[in-house]
Amino acid sequence: MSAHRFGYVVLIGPPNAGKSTLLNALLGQKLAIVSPKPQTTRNQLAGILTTDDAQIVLLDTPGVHIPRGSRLNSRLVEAAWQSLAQAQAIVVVLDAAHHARKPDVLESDLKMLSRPVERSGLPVIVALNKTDAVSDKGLLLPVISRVAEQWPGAEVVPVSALKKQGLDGLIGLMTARLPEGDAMYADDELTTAPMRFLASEIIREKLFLQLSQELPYNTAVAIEHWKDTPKGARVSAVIYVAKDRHKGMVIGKGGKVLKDVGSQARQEIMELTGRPVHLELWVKVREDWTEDDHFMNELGEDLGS
Ligand SMILES: Nc1nc2c(ncn2[C@@H]2O[C@H](COP(=O)(O)OP(=O)(O)OP(=O)(O)O)[C@@H](O)[C@H]2O)c(=O)[nH]1
Ligand SMILES: [Mg+2]
Repeated sequence: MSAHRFGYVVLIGPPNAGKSTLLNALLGQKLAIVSPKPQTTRNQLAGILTTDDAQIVLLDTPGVHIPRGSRLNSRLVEAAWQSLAQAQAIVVVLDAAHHARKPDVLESDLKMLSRPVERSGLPVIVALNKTDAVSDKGLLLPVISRVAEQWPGAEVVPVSALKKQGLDGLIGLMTARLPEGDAMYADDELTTAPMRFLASEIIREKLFLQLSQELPYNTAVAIEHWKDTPKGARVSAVIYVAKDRHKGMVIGKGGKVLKDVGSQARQEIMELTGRPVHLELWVKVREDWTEDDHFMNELGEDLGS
């Protein structure tokens, strides 16, 4: 039997490539929030994958892009690049369905990723994701050869995070690139993230799914109180919006949007904690918070890192 391996693998790639979906698929459980909108993930999130011969700490990261506009956007990209420093291997996650149709997007994504990835000196695996959405697999060949040309030492593996295809192969490739070492976490431990953070993320996911246009990007969630009682958890959370006029949109007509967000989030937090949850949501205006580093640092403190 080969030696046990342990290490950190960062999932990095453009927004909407399916990094968070891939993390969940690899773990076999939903941990990271997912939405069809780009820039859903805002913080690094560690998921612990324990197999017979390895423990892999997978780091989900915000999508990398050329930051324009808000401080929030720059911080997302900084958080993603910083994650490289913690890792022993990189999985570059690309939306191969998009790239098969748009070679120019592949070029600009590779251009954006190449310097930091190459500078890290880490072994690279490229997961060509969303292959379920490519009907003619021949269309993947130019993507594969272009990626192989960019990173000659890299392994390139087609996967579908959504349909859970190609994942065993990917786990094998990650394992082979990690150093020998003992597991650091118990084999039933799923994440290092605190429950408060996961709960705030679940609420944010429901907002991303319910709200349209720019609104999701201007909302943030903080857990204000969390009390565990014999009857379950009593949780109170604040949804921050960046403008006064956003407040009514988050609440919705007759409070409908907020009510739906609350009941969907409560259900999922209950599943995560395995206990009854009483969830109260408040909406507050924090003028232009997406430019406010101090406020965003405070929000990050919930992460426990
Ligand atoms: N068809 C298909 N869709 C996928 C696959 N993986 C992810 N998606 C979809 O792609 C969208 C984005 O998925 P996410 O996992 O949130 O992507 P991400 O890379 O984490 O995005 P950011 O956090 O915004 O950077 C969602 O609608 C997913 O359902 C896949 O393998 N096939
Ligand atoms: Mg994500």
